[in-house]
Amino acid sequence: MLLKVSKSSDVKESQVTDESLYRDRRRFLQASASLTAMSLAPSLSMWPAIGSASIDFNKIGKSDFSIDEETTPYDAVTSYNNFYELGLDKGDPKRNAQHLKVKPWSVKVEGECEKPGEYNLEDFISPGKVEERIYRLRCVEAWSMVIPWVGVELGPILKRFQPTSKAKFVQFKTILDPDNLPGQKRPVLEWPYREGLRIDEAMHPLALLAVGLYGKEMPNQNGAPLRLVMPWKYGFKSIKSIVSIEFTEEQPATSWNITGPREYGFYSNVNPEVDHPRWSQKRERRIGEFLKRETLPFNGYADEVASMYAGMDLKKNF
Ligand SMILES: Nc1nc2c(c(=O)[nH]1)N[C@H]1C(S)=C(S)[C@@H](COP(=O)(O)O)O[C@H]1N2
Ligand SMILES: [Mo]
Repeated sequence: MLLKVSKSSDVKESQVTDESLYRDRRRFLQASASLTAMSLAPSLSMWPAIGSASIDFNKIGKSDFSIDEETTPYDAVTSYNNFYELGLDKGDPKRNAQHLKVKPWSVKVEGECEKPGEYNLEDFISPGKVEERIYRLRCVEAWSMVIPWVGVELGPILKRFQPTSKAKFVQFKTILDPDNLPGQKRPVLEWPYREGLRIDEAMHPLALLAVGLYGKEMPNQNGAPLRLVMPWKYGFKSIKSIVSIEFTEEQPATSWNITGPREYGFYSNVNPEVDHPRWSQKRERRIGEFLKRETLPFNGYADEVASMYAGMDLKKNF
């Protein structure tokens, strides 16, 4: 079943959302009326239209998952980026940001689930509880940042689509738009950019779908309007500008693994014990600092996530 995508925000939500999701959302809204974070949101119709993901950036809850570390300045977070669709140099994504067209935006949900369909961004995201989460981001290139993301937990969003018992993995894809995205004119990576998670990783409470940072809408260069943030994995797992989510039975292919299988595995957990073939992963440079820091296993999130990999050889499954 493929649901119709509305191009304008004035279509009634019941027309674009499957009925049970609609009811779920009503129930969610009623339930959340008592929650501080959401209580000030009077009705969906008062939320901003497509592109701002139905999120009132004045009413964002705080998360217990936030780390207590100094955040990387906004200017650095938004001008030192990896987003190969917008160019290979760190400054290219900001310079080319206008080439990413984010309005309107929809997300296709497909594969092993009971409720596949194509959803408006706002229908897709609005049942989630919007939070600020301050997470470390550790790039495989051995630098890191601390970023106050704004987003919703991934697991509850995915559950609405009722993954079947065959759904062992989830694949994500970035927008494919070679006419506009300068980086996609050349085959530097397997386009569209794709990434994957095991289903338990996707359902982990730390997995975040981010729609903004520093209390504001997501800048294009950081993956507007919707990106993944997996804080215990190397940054490249945190796929930007997502247009497709597919539940699969088999482990999905990932762009970096296709491009360099010796250098980039499926799991990509931050692991100081597993060097990249061309450089050490033991230490990292926090952007804005001079001296390097020790890299922590699972990027400092071992207490929360290590049990998911119990019994696995993490040198083989890098
Ligand atoms: N679609 C897409 N997603 C992507 C990338 C990319 O090139 N394309 N780069 C990844 C890498 S290598 C990193 S380190 C992070 C960087 O996120 P940031 O620019 O918001 O810090 O995005 C990841 N997500
Ligand atoms: Mo990265």
